[in-house]
Amino acid sequence: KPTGQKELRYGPITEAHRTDEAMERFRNYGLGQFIHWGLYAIPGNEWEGVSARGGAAASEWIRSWRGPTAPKNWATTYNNLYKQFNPTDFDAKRWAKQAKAMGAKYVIFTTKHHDGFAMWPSKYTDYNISQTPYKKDIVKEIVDAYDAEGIDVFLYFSILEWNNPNYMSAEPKTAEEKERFAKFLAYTRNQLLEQLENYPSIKGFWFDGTWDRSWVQAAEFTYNLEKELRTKHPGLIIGSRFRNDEYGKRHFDSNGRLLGDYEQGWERKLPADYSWLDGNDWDAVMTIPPNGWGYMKDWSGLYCKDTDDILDMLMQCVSMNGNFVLNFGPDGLGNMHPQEDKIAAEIGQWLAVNREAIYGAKHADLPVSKFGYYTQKQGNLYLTVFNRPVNNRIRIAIQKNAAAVPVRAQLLMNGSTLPVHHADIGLDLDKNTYYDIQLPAALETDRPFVIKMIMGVPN
Ligand code: JFZ
Repeated sequence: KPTGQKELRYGPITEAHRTDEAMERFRNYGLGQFIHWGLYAIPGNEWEGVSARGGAAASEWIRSWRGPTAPKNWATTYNNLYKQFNPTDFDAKRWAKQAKAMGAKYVIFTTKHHDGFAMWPSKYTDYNISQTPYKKDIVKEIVDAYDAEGIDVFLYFSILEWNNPNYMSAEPKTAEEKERFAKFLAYTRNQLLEQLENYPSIKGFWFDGTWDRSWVQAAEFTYNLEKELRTKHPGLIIGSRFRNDEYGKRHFDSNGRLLGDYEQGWERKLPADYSWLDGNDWDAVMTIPPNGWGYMKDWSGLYCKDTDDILDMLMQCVSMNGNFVLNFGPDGLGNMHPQEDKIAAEIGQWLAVNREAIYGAKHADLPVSKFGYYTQKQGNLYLTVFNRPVNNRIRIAIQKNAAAVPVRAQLLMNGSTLPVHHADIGLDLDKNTYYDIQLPAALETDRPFVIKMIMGVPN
């Protein structure tokens, strides 16, 4: 124990940089799909045609919206939505094919959000999919369909439940509260073991709703549960949102060590600088509308990200060794929002051409470029250009003592070769030297594009 470090009983269980096959796969995903689907898809962020925008934190939180058209008996009304849940257009295979065509390598699916409704026929609660007119196991349909497309499945699981009498957010104090919360913990364990039993092909859990004091004080239980899940399911990947140490430190323990296999705090925000990540694995999850994970009927009047915005974020993440996960919020019938369909198709078209700069590509240790994002793989350096200079000259700064420099360049969009010139312009002479790549003035594209540089010894 280094000096100044606390002795911890409930610190990390896995090593900081797992090198097993499952974790190596995770590291190379690049792009993922998030799906928020549950009862909240039915109201679609509105009651009686009035949007909850600005009221509820997000569409999947509409149960807690108290706006003018919200039902008086809001909890009962919301809870009873399950009686109407009948997504007759749902076809898991269609979603999985769409995700595949988009280029997603993993999917995170909401098996149970904060409302506590289980999208699988859980033995441990009646509040589950088998009680709906739809009846069938949606989690199984998702797992099977995505497995068939070779897309790894992660299950989103909210610990906190709004609709469970045994759940409480405060620390259980009285004997009665302690007994109830112990039941809740046992129930949580049962559901998670049930999921591992039912869906043995899953690669990991994406936990949420773990911030309440009741869960935070249960550090011994959560530590043992994480161990048990990992023992039952070797290779299982769990992010840093699951549990905390005995001092209540979440994501990172009291000694600053990551709790879990990857940093899971990048939610609708991205790290500005690679150094912030401290070499940890991570993913970033992102909505297309400003803040709405579940279905929102009405996107008007909101800035919704377009394909260029998404590609920019994707490349920012991959250039810093992170996965980018784009959220979809299907409607109550099982259809994606038309804008989601459009963006998925456009991302797919772009990735079909530029894939080698993304999958398996890593951070390149070069000065940040004002033209776009660097990635590197197998001796090649890639620059995804978002900002094209007026003189069409892409200047690459390379450390002065670098063993490899750009010797040839090519455009992934059409395979054409680009001239490379050494330009020792004399700036930061001690640190960097420069290589210029000249773009054809006639290059026509309305998307970012990738320059692939073959690296070799400087001549
Ligand atoms: C949570 C949920 O409440 C939300 O509905 C959605 O499922 C999202 C993916 O996760 O929201 C969070 C959780 C954590 C942070 C912010 C929003 N955070 O750490 O900043």
